[in-house]
Amino acid sequence: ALVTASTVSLIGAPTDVGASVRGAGMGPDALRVAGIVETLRAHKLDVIDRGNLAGPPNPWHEPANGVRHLDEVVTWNRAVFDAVSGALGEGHIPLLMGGDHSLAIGSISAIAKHCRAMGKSLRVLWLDAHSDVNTEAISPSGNLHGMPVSCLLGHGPASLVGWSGQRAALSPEDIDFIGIRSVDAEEKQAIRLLGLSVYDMRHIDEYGMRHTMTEILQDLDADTHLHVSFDLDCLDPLEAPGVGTRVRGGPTYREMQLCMEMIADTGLMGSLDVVEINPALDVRNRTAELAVEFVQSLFGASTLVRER
Ligand code: HAR
Ligand code: MN
Ligand code: MN
Ligand code: MN
Repeated sequence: ALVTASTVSLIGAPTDVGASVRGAGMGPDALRVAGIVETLRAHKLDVIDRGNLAGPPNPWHEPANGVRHLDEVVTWNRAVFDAVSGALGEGHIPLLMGGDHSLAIGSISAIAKHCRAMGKSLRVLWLDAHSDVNTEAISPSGNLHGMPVSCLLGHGPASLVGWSGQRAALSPEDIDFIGIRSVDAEEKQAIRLLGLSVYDMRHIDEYGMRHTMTEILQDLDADTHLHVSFDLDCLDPLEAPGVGTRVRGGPTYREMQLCMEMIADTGLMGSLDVVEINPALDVRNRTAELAVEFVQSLFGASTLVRER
């Protein structure tokens, strides 16, 4: 593996407050049951499982002012921000085990703050069926797991914006989306207005995963901190049924493996979110097991047999 730091800090955030389908709160333990700790250790990484963060239960309310459970999402993200900051401060690679994707607000805000302090540039790869660029003004659902990218770009509920020390943790050119195939009507306009780089399924169909990833990864340099935000619903639901918002027509197992292996080849991944696994909807923990396989590949456990 080319990964520079070799200690991975696992941080569990067992909540589904940002979603409207229950069950993603069981994600961290599903990953542990699938052997995430042992698997990473087998690849010569030091692994510290920091256990699960604590936070409020899901109150199961309707949205208010365009958002559901804003206070609870803020509280959970504060815990995530602090834990991810702590891991980065120790020189570790934080691996956030969600939980729903709203938790990326806390993790990526902490990472952006750290990168600025270290003089590094940050690139985020957003692997997802959804673009998560809604705001409280345009979201059809009010679910905050559909809004984390907007919050990180400086648009969203005031209590979720500005955590990195600047209004925007990310600029539009800092993030690339991979595998997208479900975007709401007004979300599409937001993507165009912001000029976001969306490598949607149509792009992957036409150019293939190899060309797509080559294009995305070409302008990275040694001072780049690469963050991967991996929403398991990115995968085709035939592979990964255990997610709350399934969208058919996603990358296959092999396409996703190639994506992960090409990311590993850069040697630049410094942090990772693994989110939206929903064990309540899964089949014998298949989706968590799949996630563990892809995490291995991200850390350089290539399956290739011959030297290239
Ligand atoms: N776009 C939809 C909404 O805002 C669904 C997006 C959230 N689903 C996720 N996140 N799993 O990627 O409600
Ligand atoms: Mn998502
Ligand atoms: Mn998604
Ligand atoms: Mn770009």
